[in-house]
Amino acid sequence: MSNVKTAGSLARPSALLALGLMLGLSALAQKVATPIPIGIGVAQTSNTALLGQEEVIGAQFAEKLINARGGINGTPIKLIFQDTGGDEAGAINAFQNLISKDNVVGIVGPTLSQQAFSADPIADRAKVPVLGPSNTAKGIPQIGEYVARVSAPVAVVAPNALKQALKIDPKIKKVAVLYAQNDAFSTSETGTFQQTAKDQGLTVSTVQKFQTTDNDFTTQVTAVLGENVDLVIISGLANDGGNLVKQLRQLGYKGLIIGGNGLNTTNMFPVCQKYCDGVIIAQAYSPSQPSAANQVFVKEYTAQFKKSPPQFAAQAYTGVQVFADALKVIDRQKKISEWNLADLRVALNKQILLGKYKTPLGDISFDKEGELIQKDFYVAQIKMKDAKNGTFVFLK
Ligand code: 1QQ
Repeated sequence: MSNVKTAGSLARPSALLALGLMLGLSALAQKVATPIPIGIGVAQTSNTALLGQEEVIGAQFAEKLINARGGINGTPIKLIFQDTGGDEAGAINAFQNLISKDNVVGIVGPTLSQQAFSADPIADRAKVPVLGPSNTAKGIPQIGEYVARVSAPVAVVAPNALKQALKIDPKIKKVAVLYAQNDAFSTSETGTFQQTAKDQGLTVSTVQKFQTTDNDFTTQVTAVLGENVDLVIISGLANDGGNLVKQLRQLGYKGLIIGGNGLNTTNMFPVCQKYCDGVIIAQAYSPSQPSAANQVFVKEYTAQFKKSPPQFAAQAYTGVQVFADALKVIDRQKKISEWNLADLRVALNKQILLGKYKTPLGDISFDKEGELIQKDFYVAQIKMKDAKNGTFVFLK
């Protein structure tokens, strides 16, 4: 009796174990789909879409141009989009869908560092390579072995804006700094800006905090105006940053303004309108980058949109290109269609870190942690023609 009972109670866990093994084996035996699916998990909705929209467009250009040139040695790629929205939960959900439902080989995304710190660990645990198209906060590649980025960190990009402002006005002495305290990128970037200001011998007269969800900046602007500063530096995102610029000007601030990477889009123009004029923003991309890859991208983009491509489009394009270039190398050793998905993801991550890439950002590669190695950086200044239309004019 007792023996039968023991056998019975063992039967269920062992059956579960067998089922689990079968499921596990079937996941391991999963082949890579044709066309080869690459995930794009960026913000297509919410205020963060002001930034993410340009990434969607850049990624689509890459897909089109890569496939026009034969894809992965004859096999096309296919981008699978999952909208992250603007928050962490949306990014986690999008990444989970891309990993487990869409069976992508890797992911370009998310839009914000704030989202990357939540969503990237999920891809990392699943051994799915991630390329951050616009994740510039300190610490992103260190999230895990499977996380790299094609977006240069704030520590490298942001100081250029401050140095350029000092060239425009060498008499700058007093600085006001404002940042969104609920955003990981903004807190990281303001750290770089504040340190650079001190290194350049400037006085940081006031540091003001806000939220990316704020619309009214009267308190912060009043504090800034009370300090009689020569320069204001803002680290926030496009909607809050745009409103802050506008309210600074409306309440009478006349000096130079530096905006960080979160203000780096013409999609901010409807927010700050004519008051966007003069804002200085450092760039990790220039349409004049002479690489052949960039000239093709600029030509195609300009033909469609009648303007030069913006940084976020170029970075997302680069993310897709890096995946494609790495896939081509692997495919020459063993056809992608013959790989198991799980094995390919691991091999792809290794190959990404090994390769050198000729991209719209110029020649790039990665260090062993997945940090981007890029040579050329720039600074642009916004020039508004009227309340609606303006451009980024490159200064350096
Ligand atoms: C980050 C950023 C964003 C402002 C880019 C969209 O650089 O979150 O890291």
